[in-house]
Amino acid sequence: MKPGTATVTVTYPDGKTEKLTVTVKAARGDVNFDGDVNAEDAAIILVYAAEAGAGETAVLYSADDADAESEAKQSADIDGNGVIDAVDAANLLIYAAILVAEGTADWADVLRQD
Ligand SMILES: [Ca+2]
Ligand SMILES: [Ca+2]
Repeated sequence: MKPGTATVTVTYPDGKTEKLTVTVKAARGDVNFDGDVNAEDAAIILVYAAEAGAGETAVLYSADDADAESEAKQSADIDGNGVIDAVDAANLLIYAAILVAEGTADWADVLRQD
């Protein structure tokens, strides 16, 4: 699911309505917002890091959607150090490998292995 904010109107049995604002944040590591954390996301991070490192304009998700790009950057900075680089991609691949092997994975465990 693509991150963002949506307004939902709930109608109760008595006819009263209530508007609720729902905000969906990007999951850590799901850089392309497809619901999975896998090698595709790591590849996006590596391309981004290479372009940024070369001084080019680097885009993770969309150059035209600033909110989505901001969410993508948050989800790509796996270790939360403010820099999106190959270390984030490596941690993401470790997480994805554990996820495939064990069916579940914990970012805290992955980041403790540094
Ligand atoms: Ca993904
Ligand atoms: Ca980082």
